[in-house]
Amino acid sequence: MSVVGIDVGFQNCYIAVARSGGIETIANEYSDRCTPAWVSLASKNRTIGNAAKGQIITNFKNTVHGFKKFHGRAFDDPYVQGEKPKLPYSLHKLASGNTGIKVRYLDEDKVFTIEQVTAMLLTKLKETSESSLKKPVVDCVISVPSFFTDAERRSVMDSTQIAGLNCLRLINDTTAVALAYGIYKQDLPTPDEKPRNVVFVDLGHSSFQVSISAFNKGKLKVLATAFDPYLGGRNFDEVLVEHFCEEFKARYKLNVKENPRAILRLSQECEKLKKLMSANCSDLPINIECFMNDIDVTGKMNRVQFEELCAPFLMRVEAPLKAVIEQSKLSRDEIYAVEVVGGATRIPSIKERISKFFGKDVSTTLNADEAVARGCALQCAILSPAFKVREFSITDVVPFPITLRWKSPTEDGVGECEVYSKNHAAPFSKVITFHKDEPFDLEAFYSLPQELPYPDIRIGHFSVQNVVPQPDGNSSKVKVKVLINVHGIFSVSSASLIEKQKGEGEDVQMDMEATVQNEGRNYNYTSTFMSCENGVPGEKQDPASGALGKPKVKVKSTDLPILANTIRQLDRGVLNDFVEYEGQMIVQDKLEKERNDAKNAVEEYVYDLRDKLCGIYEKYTTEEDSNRLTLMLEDTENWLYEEGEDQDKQVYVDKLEDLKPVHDRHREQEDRPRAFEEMGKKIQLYM
Ligand code: ATP
Ligand code: K
Ligand code: MG
Repeated sequence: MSVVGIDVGFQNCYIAVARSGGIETIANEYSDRCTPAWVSLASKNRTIGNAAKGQIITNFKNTVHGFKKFHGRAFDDPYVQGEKPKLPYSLHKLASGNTGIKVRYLDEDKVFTIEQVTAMLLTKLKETSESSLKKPVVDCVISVPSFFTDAERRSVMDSTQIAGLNCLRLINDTTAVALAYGIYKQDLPTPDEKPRNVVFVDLGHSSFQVSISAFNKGKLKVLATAFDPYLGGRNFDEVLVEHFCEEFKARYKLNVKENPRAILRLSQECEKLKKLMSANCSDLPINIECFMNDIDVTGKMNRVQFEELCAPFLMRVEAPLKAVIEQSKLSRDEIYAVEVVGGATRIPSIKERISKFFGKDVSTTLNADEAVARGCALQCAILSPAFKVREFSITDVVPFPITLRWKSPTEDGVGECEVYSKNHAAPFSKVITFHKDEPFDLEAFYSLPQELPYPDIRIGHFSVQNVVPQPDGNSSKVKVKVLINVHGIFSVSSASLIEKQKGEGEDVQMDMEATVQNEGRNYNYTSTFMSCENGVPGEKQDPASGALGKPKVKVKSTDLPILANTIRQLDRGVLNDFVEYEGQMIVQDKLEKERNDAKNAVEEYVYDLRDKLCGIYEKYTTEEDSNRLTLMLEDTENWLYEEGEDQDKQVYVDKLEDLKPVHDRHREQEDRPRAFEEMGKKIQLYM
């Protein structure tokens, strides 16, 4: 069983695995521990990661990146619409209203859902893990931004399924970092001591996340999270791009914005410049050769200028810091440390602002790029029965309050109840009691639209079915369980009809099963009870005291089916088709790779033999043979560039077979050079 943690970043993905020696971040086939979140589609195959990024200039219309935040988003979502003009590839409105991506693949116009595109990336990351661990990888833990809503999380979960992964937990980025920080700390306060409060800051390419966690020995409790979902390193790149577009327009009369390739190249150079400025205050150059219309362009920038240009974005750093500390109800001197991760926290001005706000130096004890993936792998190891890890419990929070609404016989016709308040502990299940005599619907939604980085407050619609009155005609007690699961996803997970047995007492109290089966694994959930009798939310009860205090009354409990209809959910049938299609694309990529390998083998053979003809074989080959072979190699090489350019694998295999005898005979000679030397004569080749 595999223990793998994956940080799927907007720009950069990292994988960490558990081995007997501990947690280790692994490198891909380019010896790079970072795999770019890029997918490139072409007429014969897909390339994913580093190789895809290499396609950006030549195949920009079909090279997809920056798609992470299209998960769970409607095409009409303002964020999606805002991104559209900036992307070199096309977005497409799906029949469901969701965001799709339109590309040429296998010489056809294809629309992929965002779940499919992320699945392609996950397939690559899965393969990288498999070749490192040398065994199949299925179980994993994947990180998501703490501000991801249900629709976004469900969408990511669908991607994992398409890629054939079993995601044991979607963990929030900053929670993964907190775990990576806490689990090795030997000096955490004991459970009865005051906890150690640590702030975690993650500024990535697309978003800014902050959280405060309270640590005691063996556990961490997230107290609060805050974020600016639209602030990240990319904003600083965009400022630079904008600046140089104007400068190049004035100086070189170039209309850069009309040329997508030029914009892409400029973005890459601006990002490099931005990174250099983190280490350097002085003027730094930007040079791009043959930028547009064969013109070479140059420019320069220094850190002071950069900070001036970026001031509007730099100013946005403070608000989430303020929000998180306010919500935690801690004072700044109760903060033990401020740990920063994420590539963009390397910008000096960002660090300064964070440090100024908290009145202490920021700590960079964690690996800024790999901490999230490491935390994911640690969580995976904790959940894996195959691995022994120090016990460490994690309590996360609900980022946005959630309300349930239903039809009710009260005056205004609706009943409402906030089932999860902001920063409520998660995962968590609750049991709510209703009095009903017929099936009823529950509408779940986010109660504070202004807090949501997202225009759609709906979560889903849950119909509790088969509700009937009691035999005496009175309404029945219906216990409904709501749940925020380990992935941070809300659901109405079960319902039961409670029938009092004849002659029993009035009061009903159930023992709650606080353990929920989730994909065959047990997770412990804390549970509470609340009652919403006749649509009026009642007091929350402590389940333990309730269950213990009174003698148990015999009741009959019947499970009720629930029909769930969640927002932007992929149809399950469609999802299965995607699973199958991903499998076909994997096969296609494999075949294409084999075909290319076969072609390369012919090419290599040509170069190899040519080298040897003027080297090691020279003295064993007659001039006549040598000429004939040279001609044959030339023919083969020409063939490779012409009709042999694009052939089936078998054609290359056959070609190589045709050539091979020559090589083999020479190889024999290579093995017996001394014998030949003794014979003192050149070997005749008969072909
Ligand atoms: P997200 O967390 O938003 O999904 P991500 O995880 O892909 O994105 P990171 O890998 O944490 O993002 O950070 C990438 C960002 O950090 C990019 O904008 C990159 O340019 C920036 N960055 C990396 N190194 C430096 C540096 N030395 N100075 C400034 N910025 C840097
Ligand atoms: K990352
Ligand atoms: Mg990140």
